[in-house]
Amino acid sequence: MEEQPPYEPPEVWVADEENGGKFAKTNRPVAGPTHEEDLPTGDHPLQLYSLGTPNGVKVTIMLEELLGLGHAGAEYDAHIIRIGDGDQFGSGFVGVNPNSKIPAMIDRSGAEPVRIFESGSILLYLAEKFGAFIPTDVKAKTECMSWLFWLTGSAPYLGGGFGHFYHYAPVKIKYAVDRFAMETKRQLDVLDRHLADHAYLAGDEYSIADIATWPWYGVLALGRIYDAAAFLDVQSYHHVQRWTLDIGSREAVIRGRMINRTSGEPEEQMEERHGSGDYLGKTGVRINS
Ligand SMILES: N[C@@H](CCC(=O)N[C@@H](CS)C(=O)NCC(=O)O)C(=O)O
Repeated sequence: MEEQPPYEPPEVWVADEENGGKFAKTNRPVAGPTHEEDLPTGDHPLQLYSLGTPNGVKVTIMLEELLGLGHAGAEYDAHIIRIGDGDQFGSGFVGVNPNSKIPAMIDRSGAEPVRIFESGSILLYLAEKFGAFIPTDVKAKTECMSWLFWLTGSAPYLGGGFGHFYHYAPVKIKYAVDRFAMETKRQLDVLDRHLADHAYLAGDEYSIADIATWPWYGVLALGRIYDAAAFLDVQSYHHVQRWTLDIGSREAVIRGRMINRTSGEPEEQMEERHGSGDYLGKTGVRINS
């Protein structure tokens, strides 16, 4: 590759349409809708608009966990939002999430529909609505919230930082890869030290803190994102590995990972989910496979 001259930022930044890499088609410096498009609505109380990325999978795992506990009110339609095609900029989606990012949800079970955006907020909303996967004891609940907020602040360094510069960026920049590999390993070590003495993030109880964190750091520890298992030496985080395998073998996690998924084998993918019959013939992604 031809050597680039050092970059001198101009006085006022302007968007360079050539410079978006894999995301060039959808990256924009402004918010708001690009086109008029209503969202579809299914029959269930909860309408999810999402995609099978780590942020999307947090919510489908939670919904599957709730259904597994017998909460019929957690029945949901999962509609696919193809972010590569710009569906997140349709007027209907922007009405549910002004930030134009999946996942977004509408709860139609009450007198007025309630919109919820940000995956952490959706998890908390569902946990409180059904009184599940959130400790009741103040100390344990606060620990759960601390880890949930930790994940919300930390995952962008893993995804937008490490994943972007190591895996997606069209040019590999040593400074950027070093900076975010360092931070990602530090975060893995934070988790590893904590999980050395605790079964789950909030303590003894599996909670929304684990449900939020697993699709990022668990899947990273399995070597299933960014092709980075060797580079980050993920096997050396023994306690993260134990937690990853434990959570990854839960049926709700296997089901949740299939939904709105657009890659992998056909039996691992379910583009949309509208009822329990949709799982017939689907095995999902097994962690030992
Ligand atoms: N903080 C948000 C992040 C959501 C997010 O980054 N979603 C990505 C997919 S994982 C997205 O929709 N990207 C589309 C875009 O940036 O245009 C959350 O946790 O819900």
